[in-house]
Amino acid sequence: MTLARDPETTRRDLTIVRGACPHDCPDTCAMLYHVEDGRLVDVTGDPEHPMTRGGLCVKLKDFPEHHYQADRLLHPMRRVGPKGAGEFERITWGEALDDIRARWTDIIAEHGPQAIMPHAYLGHQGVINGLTAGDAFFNRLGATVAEKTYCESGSSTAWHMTVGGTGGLDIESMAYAKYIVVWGMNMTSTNLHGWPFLLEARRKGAKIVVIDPVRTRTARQADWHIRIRPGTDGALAMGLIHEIVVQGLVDTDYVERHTVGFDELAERAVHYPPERVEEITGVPAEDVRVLAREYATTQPAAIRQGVAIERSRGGGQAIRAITCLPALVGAWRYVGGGTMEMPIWEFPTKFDAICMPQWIPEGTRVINELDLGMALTGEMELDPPIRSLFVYNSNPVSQGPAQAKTMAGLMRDDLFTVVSDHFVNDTAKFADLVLPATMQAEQLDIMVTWGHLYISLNQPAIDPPGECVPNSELFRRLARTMGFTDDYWDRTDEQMLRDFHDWDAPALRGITYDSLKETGWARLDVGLPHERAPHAEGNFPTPSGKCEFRSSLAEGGNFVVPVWRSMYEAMQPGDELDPLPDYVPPFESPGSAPELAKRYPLSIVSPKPHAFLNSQYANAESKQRAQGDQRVWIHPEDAAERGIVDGEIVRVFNDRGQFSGPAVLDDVVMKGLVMAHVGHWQDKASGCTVNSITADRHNQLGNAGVYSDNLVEVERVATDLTQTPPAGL
Ligand SMILES: Nc1nc2c(c(=O)[nH]1)N[C@H]1C(S)=C(S)[C@@H](COP(=O)(O)OP(=O)(O)OC[C@H]3O[C@@H](n4cnc5c(=O)[nH]c(N)nc54)[C@H](O)[C@@H]3O)O[C@H]1N2
Ligand SMILES: Nc1nc2c(c(=O)[nH]1)N[C@H]1C(S)=C(S)[C@@H](COP(=O)(O)OP(=O)(O)OC[C@H]3O[C@@H](n4cnc5c(=O)[nH]c(N)nc54)[C@H](O)[C@@H]3O)O[C@H]1N2
Ligand code: SF4
Ligand SMILES: [Mo]
Repeated sequence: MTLARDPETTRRDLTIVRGACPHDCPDTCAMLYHVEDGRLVDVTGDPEHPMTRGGLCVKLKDFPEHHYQADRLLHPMRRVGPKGAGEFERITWGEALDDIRARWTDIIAEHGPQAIMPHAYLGHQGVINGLTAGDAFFNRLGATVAEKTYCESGSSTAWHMTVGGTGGLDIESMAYAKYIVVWGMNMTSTNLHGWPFLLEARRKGAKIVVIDPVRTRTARQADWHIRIRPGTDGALAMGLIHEIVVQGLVDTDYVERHTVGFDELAERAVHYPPERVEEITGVPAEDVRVLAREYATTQPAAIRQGVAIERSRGGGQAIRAITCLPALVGAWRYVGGGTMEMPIWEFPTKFDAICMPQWIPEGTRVINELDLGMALTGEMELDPPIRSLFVYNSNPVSQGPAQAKTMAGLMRDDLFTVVSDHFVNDTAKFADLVLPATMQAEQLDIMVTWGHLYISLNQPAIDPPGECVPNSELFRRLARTMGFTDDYWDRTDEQMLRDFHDWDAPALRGITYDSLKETGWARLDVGLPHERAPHAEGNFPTPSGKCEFRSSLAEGGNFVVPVWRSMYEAMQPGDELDPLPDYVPPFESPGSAPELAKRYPLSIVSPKPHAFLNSQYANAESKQRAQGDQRVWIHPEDAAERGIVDGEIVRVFNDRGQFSGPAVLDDVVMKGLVMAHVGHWQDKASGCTVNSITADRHNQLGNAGVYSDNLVEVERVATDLTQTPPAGL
């Protein structure tokens, strides 16, 4: 079907409405909703969008079904069974809001508003329904501030310390690169629409290198797969810096004019000769030398950094070191050279107007969401304790660490838990109240993105089913319930979107809210892919205006730049920060924790599922079929040592918990490593899921999670563990 770029094309009874994918995914695809008689009959990718190119991924392939799925939450519900049983009765919105007012009024009277804690992440990525949707409400309430560092905060903090809030290398410009390093990212699963630009570069002669502990579907397509032990990327990056210096491959002119701290960086790198790097990372010394030489001498050289690098104690510091590399070799001089982390910083979203940080009462405490289990179980001493938890856009039982601890906390009788979601997922099962949320075809939002440079407007195509409401309306209702009369809550969704962007910003030149209604999406005015080289002449948005090998931001002590520059920036005074990048050993690895490794000798990574989006879609049969069971990949030699045969049920465990699943004996995982994907739902898996073994510790930079920094043991089990209660319950 051919489509003019007009807002709605009506042919026969079919109406096409322009939309955009709601998910926490770098591709942010432009979509076309096909509506017939008020029903969503198809959702396709916009063929004219330069990233989407007409295709959606396997997760969104049958997006209409998701909207009409039989188990979708359509009405508010109140718990009738024991906590965790997932037994509810239908109530009205009025009753739900009355319950919330009554419980919160009592809690506030007894303990103050900080006894209430919100919990949100990127279930939805829109400007008014996404990560920061409820911030203004909870700030106005005086609730505990939730620090949201599930993802990207380690990377973003490191990025800001090194190159500032730049969008960096455009994924589309990678088509012009001659050498491409995909570092800790399974692009063909997680950034599918970015991959064609790499293939285009390869057709013109570029080499693609993938650095990953696992031979993923992306690594299999690379020209060179470098296997690395998880959590050791910092040592490899420092080794590359060492080799670039030793082999005389530094672009001294670029370094002199556009960087600070070279001498100190070079001095630090002296400690990382290739032989030591091999010991730490498992990457052969000769490969370190070759990679350094090829990377430095094949320009333009591009690096695509994955979030996975941050998921260990030293992940942030590793990203600091990696982000130094393009300046060291002058890669930023060229179109297609440099590094890409997340271009979200180019979007002129007015986060202060959204979040209203001025409403946070002075002295309000901040609790990191990764610490939820500790906060709820009393392991973290809190005065006042958390007496109510309000969860939206997130599924902490599935996606947060320390699953058993979180579940034990949610079982507390004196905890009033409210969850707004599309389905009764692993977290909602523990709720006292569940509230129904709209899906993307039913709501209005602007989608900014962390994977390309197009802004898009998602327009509602169908009416919400039942009594579902967008998050924007949810917080309007809650504000009225709690008696807030600020103008903030009087705005319509459209007015919020108009108010929450700086339409006069250079990046939005030529783009208005009304033009987006027509076109659906537009490229930011930040240079075209074939000519964009934002740091050819330095111009880094750091305090010095240079690429800071030695970070001046470190001088202020610890701070956090979470995903989407928001009010939490710089809210974490604390430990001193190392101004130079370095390798920081994992909390848990055979090398850094040999005593622990005697009991738990295997490292584990828990990457993204191909057919789910984190935990979303994992309750859809078609996606379960595509993804398969919660399997445990193990190297054949590790399996043989444990008497494990292919396909049998194994138990993966450590002191924090356990989960089980069929073993897959395959050398796609390196020896000493196991892999299990995140996102499966407990009732579809075998009781607990992979985050039962994850530590509730923080990465040393940006307070990010440590999902790739855990030791476990694997053993055969005589019977399936389906009915085994999680440890700690
Ligand atoms: N299909 C699908 N796509 C998604 C998502 C999804 O759930 N499903 N989620 C979206 C989200 S929220 C995000 S943040 C992105 C993340 O996308 P990616 O950055 O690709 O993240 P992961 O899939 O977690 O891990 C990528 C690879 O990193 C490897 N890895 C793990 N630890 C380390 C390490 O310490 N060092 C190195 N070098 N590699 C390591 C893993 O083996 C894995 O192959 O994907 C987005 N896209
Ligand atoms: N072991 C391990 N754990 C991980 C990771 C890993 O790689 N390994 N990755 C981490 C990363 S990168 C991320 S980003 C997080 C993701 O963690 P989450 O953001 O918690 O993940 P999702 O499964 O996307 O869950 C979001 C929930 O929001 C709901 N939702 C979606 N849209 C809306 C809406 O409009 N309104 C409301 N009210 N609800 C909505 C969905 O139905 C879903 O239940 O997980 C982290 N956890
Ligand atoms: S999940 Fe990602 S790849 Fe799939 S349709 Fe949405 S934006 Fe595109
Ligand atoms: Mo993420």
